[in-house]
Parts: sequence; C-alpha cells; structure tokens
Amino acid sequence: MVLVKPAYHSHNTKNEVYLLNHQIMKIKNALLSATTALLVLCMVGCKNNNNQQASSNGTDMVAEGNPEVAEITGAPKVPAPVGKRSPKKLIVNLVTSEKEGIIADSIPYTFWTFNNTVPGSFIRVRVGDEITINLKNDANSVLPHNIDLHAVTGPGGGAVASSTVPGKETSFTFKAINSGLFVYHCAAPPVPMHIGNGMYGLILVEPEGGLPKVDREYYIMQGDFYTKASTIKKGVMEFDNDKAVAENPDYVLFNGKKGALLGANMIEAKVGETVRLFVGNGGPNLTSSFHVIGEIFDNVYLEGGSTISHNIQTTMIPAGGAAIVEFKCDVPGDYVLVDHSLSRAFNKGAIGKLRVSGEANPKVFNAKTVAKE
Ligand SMILES: [Cu+2]
Repeated sequence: MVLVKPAYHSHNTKNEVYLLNHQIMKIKNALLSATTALLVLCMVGCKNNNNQQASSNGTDMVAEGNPEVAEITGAPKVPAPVGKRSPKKLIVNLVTSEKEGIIADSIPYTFWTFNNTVPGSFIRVRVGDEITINLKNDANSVLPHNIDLHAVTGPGGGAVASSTVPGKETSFTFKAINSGLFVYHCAAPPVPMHIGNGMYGLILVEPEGGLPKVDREYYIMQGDFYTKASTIKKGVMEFDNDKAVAENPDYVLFNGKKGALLGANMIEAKVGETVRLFVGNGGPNLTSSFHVIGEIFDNVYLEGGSTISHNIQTTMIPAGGAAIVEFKCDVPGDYVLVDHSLSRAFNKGAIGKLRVSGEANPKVFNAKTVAKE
C-alpha cells in the first residue's frame, strides 16, 4: 500500500502537473494572442504614423520634367529660395580637388575641397526632388574622394556609389524624402583627414511650400583644423593626424579661413530686416556653441530639423550637424558671430561679424550714458 500510494499519488501528481501545464499553456496562448493583437495594433498604428509622415515626406512625391542643373553657391551666399514649386529632377555637379589656399594670415595650407571652396557649394532643393549628384575628382588629385550627404537615405549616404579616383567621374541619384538642413562630406578613408582638410558643405531640403520669406540669408560653416609643416611642399601646412586624434586644433574657423567673415568679408543687414543663417559644423571633432553677440535668435530650427525653438541665445551644433537660426535686426551696429567656447573664437579664429546699418533705435537700445561725477 505504502508503495502503491505514492504511485497513486504520483499518478495523481502527474495529472495535476499535466493540468497545471495545460493551464500554463492556455495562459501562454492567451498571452501570445494578446501580444499578437497588440503587435498588430501597434503595426497598424505605426503604419498610420508612417502614413502621416509619408504625407509630409517626399517618398511618394513625383519629380516631374526634364532634369535641370541646380544653382549652387559658395559661402556665404546661398541659392534662391525654392518657393512653392512642385518636385523636380535636379543635377548637382561637384568637383573634388586638393588645392593650396590661405588658412590664416598668410599661411598656406593644402585644403581638400568640393568645388574648390571650404565649405563646399551650398545645395538647395525641396522635399520630393530627385537629385543626381555628378562627382568629378580633379585629375590633379592624389587620392580618391566621394560624398556622403546626410540628406540621402541609402547606404553610406552615397559614399560607396560616389567613390571616385582622380580624373574620373561618378554619378548617383537620390530622392530627398526628409526636409531639413544637412551636412555633406567626403567619407573616403581616412575620413577624419578628408573632413579635417575641408571636405564638407551643406544641403538644404526645403519643406513643401518652402521656408517663410526673410530679407537676408547666409551660409556659414564651422570646422576645426589641425596643422603641421608639409612633408611635400616647404612653407605649406598640411593635416596633422596626432593633433586631430587629440582633438587639439590650431584653428577653429568659419568658412575655412581666419577672417572669412571679418573686415571686407563681413555679412550685412539693415535695421528692420530679418536674417536667416544656415549654420553647419563640418568638424571633424568639435561641437560648436554658436552665438551672435548682441542678438537673440527668434527662431532656431534645432539641429536643422523640423522643431523650431524660440528666444535662443546659443545653439549647439554637433560635428556633422547644422542649425537654421533667424532673427530680426532691431538696432544698428556690429554683431559678433562666435563659437561661444570662446578661446576658439578669440585664439583660434571662430569669429565673424554681421554689420547692421540703419537708424538707431533707443527704445530697444540706448547707448547714451550720463557721465558720472
Ligand atoms: Cu575626400
């Protein structure tokens, strides 16, 4: 009996275990069904979200007509606003070059460029545009170059498709599906060296209907430069990899040259005008704390995207990022553009000026001071 009992009990236990397992299975199945239902709901929801985005992004927009060559400009100029036109097919012609230029004072440096300038040409399109990038690498180049546009959805932002040896040309086409202000740069190895030599620029993808009208627009791009005496050409400076790895630049510059926005090169506006700055940061390493001394940004398109913030004093622009800042000029005078990491501004070159001319506005700012006895 004693032996049977446990057997009976054992059998009973087996039944109980079976029932328990059966119940667990039922609960598991119920949970699985609930999870599946949730997943389906989520997928439907996500799809709806995507659809909502799709209605405002360019995936399904049709670019019509024959391809046209896009207007592109050197800094600080920008091409004409896109306005309310429908999506088009555009051709952007870029040439990569390795070119001697002046980095500061009378110091020559071997820059690597898009279209012979640092930063490279400003590209302006709208969401839904179909853009063909023709990238020609100058025959005098030593190295292959390419282009990675942050506005591209696709492998490497186009870098692999556009890898171009000296003297050759490559081509690829992409659809601008997200609006915003995007950095482009060379992504050929070693990437920090190509960027550190100046291979970056901005592409603006305007939303449907365009950006609101302003009176003045300018293109400014910050970059950090690491230099040493050239091993190839006496008196010319070239990229110093050790300083780059240590993130210790000799120069932090707006538009690739000390003084590019000073003296005869300063940007201008009049009292009462609205100014829009397209500000990018090529890096390769430093984050910019972009500030205009004596102004408050009425609008900042944060990180170049769709969120607009207001009443901003200083905006952070990451390496490989951008921002659109807008403000109204209320008071005449010189307004100093800086990276507010100020040693960079006052010791390494990240400084420029906006000259605002026009009538004084004592209601907003009164410079008259009463001499105290
Ligand atoms: Cu390159």
